Formats: sequence, C-alpha cells, structure tokens
Amino acid sequence: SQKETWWKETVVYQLYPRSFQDSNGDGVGDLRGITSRLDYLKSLGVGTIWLNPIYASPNDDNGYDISDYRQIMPEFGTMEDFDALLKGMHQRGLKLVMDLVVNHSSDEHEWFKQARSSRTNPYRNYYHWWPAEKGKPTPRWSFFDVNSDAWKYDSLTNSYYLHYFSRKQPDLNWENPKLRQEVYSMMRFWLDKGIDGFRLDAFQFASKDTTFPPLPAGYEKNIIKYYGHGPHLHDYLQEMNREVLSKYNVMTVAEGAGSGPTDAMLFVDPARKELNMAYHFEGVDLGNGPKLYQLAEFKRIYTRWDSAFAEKGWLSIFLGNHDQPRMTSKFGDDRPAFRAASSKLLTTFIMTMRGTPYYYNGDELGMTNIRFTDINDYRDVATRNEYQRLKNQGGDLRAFLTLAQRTARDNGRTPFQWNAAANAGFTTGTPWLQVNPNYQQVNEAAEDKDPNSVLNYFRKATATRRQHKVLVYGQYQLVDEANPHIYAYTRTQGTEKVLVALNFSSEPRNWPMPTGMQTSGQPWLNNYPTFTAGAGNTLALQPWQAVVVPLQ
Ligand code: TEU
Ligand code: CA
Repeated sequence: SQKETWWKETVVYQLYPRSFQDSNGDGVGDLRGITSRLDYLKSLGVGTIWLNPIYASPNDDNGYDISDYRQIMPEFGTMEDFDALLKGMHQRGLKLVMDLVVNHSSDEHEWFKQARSSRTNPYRNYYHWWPAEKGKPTPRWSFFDVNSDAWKYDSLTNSYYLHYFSRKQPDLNWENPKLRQEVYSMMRFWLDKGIDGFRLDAFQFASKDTTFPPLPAGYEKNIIKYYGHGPHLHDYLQEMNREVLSKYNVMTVAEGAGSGPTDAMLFVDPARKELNMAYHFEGVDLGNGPKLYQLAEFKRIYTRWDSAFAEKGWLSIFLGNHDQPRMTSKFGDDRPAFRAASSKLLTTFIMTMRGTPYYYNGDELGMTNIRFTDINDYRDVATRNEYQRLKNQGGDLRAFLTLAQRTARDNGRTPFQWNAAANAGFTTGTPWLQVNPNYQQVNEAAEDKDPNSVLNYFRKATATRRQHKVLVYGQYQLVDEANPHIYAYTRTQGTEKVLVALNFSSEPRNWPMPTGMQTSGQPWLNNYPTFTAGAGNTLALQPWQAVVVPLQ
C-alpha cells in the first residue's frame, strides 16, 4: 500500500503570476502583488504554491520561452522581490514549487544566440540543427507554429533548427551532456535558495532520436506517442535525480507522462528514482474538441488511472490549469443558477480523489470562461497562430472562434477577481488581458463574507482533506458505474469508509444507494444545506449536489 509523505498530503495551488495581482499599475501581475496576498493564500488551507514561470522571457508564450533561467522577468520584479516572496511563504508554512521549462529555451537565450552564430560555436550542440545542404528536414509537427512546421530555416548558418512549440522556443539538445550539466547547475541555484520543488514542463518530449527518422502519415494526431518517450528520456531523469533531486527534500511532478498509465508509471515508480508524481491529460482533454464530454467516459478515465496507481506511484488530480478553459464552464454549468453549485461539486471531486490535488487559481471563486468574440482580444500564441494558420488556408474562421470560446487557453488566464472595483481590483492600469465582466458578482471580497460561497466551500474542502487521511490514501472504488449522471465512489482505509456522491447534472436526481450501503452521521462536505437519505435508501440529490458522507 501507499507510503505516507508530505507531497501526497499537500494541496497544490497553481498561481498564474501574470494574472494574479498587479502592484504597480502596469496591468501585469507581479511578485510584489503575490506577496501582498500571502495571507489570502494561507487562508485557503493549501500547503504548496506552484508558480508558472517567472524567469526572464520575451513572453512569446507567457514565460514558457525563457531567455535567462537565473533572472526574474523584469515585468514581474527583481530577485529581491523573489527572495521576499519565498521568505513570506515559508514564514506562513507554505511551500513553493517552480516551473522547470527545459525542453526548450527562448530563441533570445544567450545559448541560442551563440548557437546560431556559427556551426562551430561551442553552444551549437545545445540545440537541434539540420544543415540545409542535406535538403529539407524530415517533417516534424509543431504545436504553435503558423505552418505547423517544427523546423525553422535560419539563414545565418544555412540550417534549420527544431522547435516543437513556437519558433521562439527552440528545443534544447538533451543528448548533449554539457547542456544537461548546465540545467542541473541551474536547478541547484534555485534549490539552494530553498524552493520546495519543480514542475517539469513538457519534459516527456526532451529526448529525441537525433537521426530524425520519417514518421508515419498523420502521426501528429497522436503526438505523445511519437514525441514522448524518446530513447534516453528515463536515463536523463535518473541522472537528474542522482545529481540533483536526491540531495534535497523536494517534490517533483511531470507534466504529461506518456500515452497511458504504463508509461506514466515509469516516471513515478519510486524504485526507479525519477520523479514523485505525474499528471495525465486524458481527463482534462475531454471536451476540448468539437464533442462535449460525457460523464461515463470521465468516470472510466479516472477509474482506470486510479487502479494503475493503487499500490505505488502517484498522480496529480486537476480539472483546470493555464492551458485549459475554466473547469466550471467545461465540466460544470456556468449559468448563474448552477455556477456556484457546479463549481463546488468539481472542487469536491478534486479534493476526494486519490492523488495530490492541483487546484488552479480563480477556481476557488468559481471563475468562468470569458468567451471572446474577436480574435484580437486573445493574447495566447496558440490561439492566435492557429487562427492565422486557418486563415492562410482559407479555413472556417467562424467555427474556430466558436470553438475557442469553449476551449481557448485565455479563458483560464483572465485576471483574478478580487473585488467589485474597477478591473476587479487586479490593476489600477489597463489589464494585459480583459477582466471577465462577471467580476461584479464573482469576486473574492464578496465571497469571503458569504459563508455559503464557492470560496468558503473550497476552504472547507481543504480542511476536510487535511482532517481525514482516508481521502488521501484510502482505496478508491467506483459505485454504480453505468449511471450517466451520478459519479459515486467510496474511499476506504482500515475500518473507515466514506461515500462521495456527485450529481453531474442540472436536474435533481434520486440515487438509489447499492444494497447494504448505509450512511452514518452527518456529511463531511455537502454543497447544499440539507442532505436527504430518503426512503428505500435513496439519496435525493439536487442539481450539482455533492456529498461526502461516512458509511457504516
Ligand atoms: O504545455 C505542454 C503541452 O503539452 C501543451 O501542448 C498543451 O497540451 C497545450 O498548451 C494545450 O494547448 C506546457 C505549458 O503548460 C504550456 O503553457 C506551454 O505553452 C508549453 O508547455 C510550452 O512550454
Ligand atoms: Ca505589475
């Protein structure tokens, strides 16, 4: 059974610095802004804060294109601001996890400037090059490129360089031991400051077969299969663990971990000494295409992943992040009548599954998609370049914009809604991305005062998880698998057993509990004032009602 450790019991709160709190009126969130909100973060009952990248960056991809790994982005502040933030967190017993973005750097990083300057430059092999005299490179698909082409021709040395993400994000060459040592030394720099861990961005793509063999037609439809798990990926992770991670008491998490649970286990099986936990995209990717998500599929996915990690290895549980639309808009119902209840239900799910909860800032207020109608309102390189690509090809731009209202990443990146004042109290200037107009109703100041708010429910949920270790470690068992509207499961540890019943629909539903199942006492969590275990052992669940109740 699972060994107990702090990073399994903590709740991770993901903080998107650009959108959290602006302290100087330039419209961009910053480190001093975060520091001014530390008491708020503490009040949530979370244990760990994960910051999206705050390093020097030209911001082609909001900090995921790093030009200096040892400097703070000037827009976000200074190294002194960072040290003060870290100190303030540690004083409050909060841990700090940083993003480690080393599949690629910025094209404005000194390494890349050197590398592109001549074929014999000592930094040349920090990146992947294809000399043009060999002809066109074998095709590689790019996530963010306007032509979807991951090879960019660079006339300076008459060569192409590889970029799986945007042109301004050249892929680093992990096959080069010098590059690896530079990364390890940079990791020590931050760890020696006392940070508590790293989230490894897109690292599953780091190792490449540098002969670049041709890939079958249509391979980009299954990109993880072809880009994930390069030949030496796990050698590098084991080396990183040996040389760096094993020397510190920190947590690590892989963003993306291969094509399924078997691949993912390779990252997190403790015997392999690589990383602590991983997150998969199968759950959050539901509903990101033209098709809406189905609860049956959602249940199947989370159940399958749970069972693969029952004895060893560990997962993260999340329904939103900065790459996703708002969880309440996607998995709940964000119309005013159901917004709060469905947000609370999704929070209940995240806090009662086995795996470390990763909770995205703003979800504790029940923030929703902004649904821009104009491409010019978007800031995200992914959305803007995909639009441009379609435009160049004469594609259906209206259909694209409609889908983007449901799926675009900027839906999850709008400024944090602090209060009902101008710009939701995020900035006194012009926000870098528009504030969701619903901030008049949905904001921290109003919700803090309301005992029944989404915010106060989140606080209750973190407290409940802290009090009851069965919610962290207990065995998970799906109940009533076939029910298309109710997601019900039990968690069991020793003699303690608890039922989680979630009505994933905007209708009231009577749910007959399985024979033999008996509730015992008051619910630990309930997002409605009452809870009825009616005649014939039936739970009468209101729209989006969530209850967590002990069983006999
Ligand atoms: O995302 C990695 C990743 O796999 C993305 O392709 C993700 O699926 C995509 O953003 C969905 O649109 C990470 C970061 O989380 C993301 O913000 C960065 O843009 C990306 O790496 C490049 O660093
Ligand atoms: Ca600012």
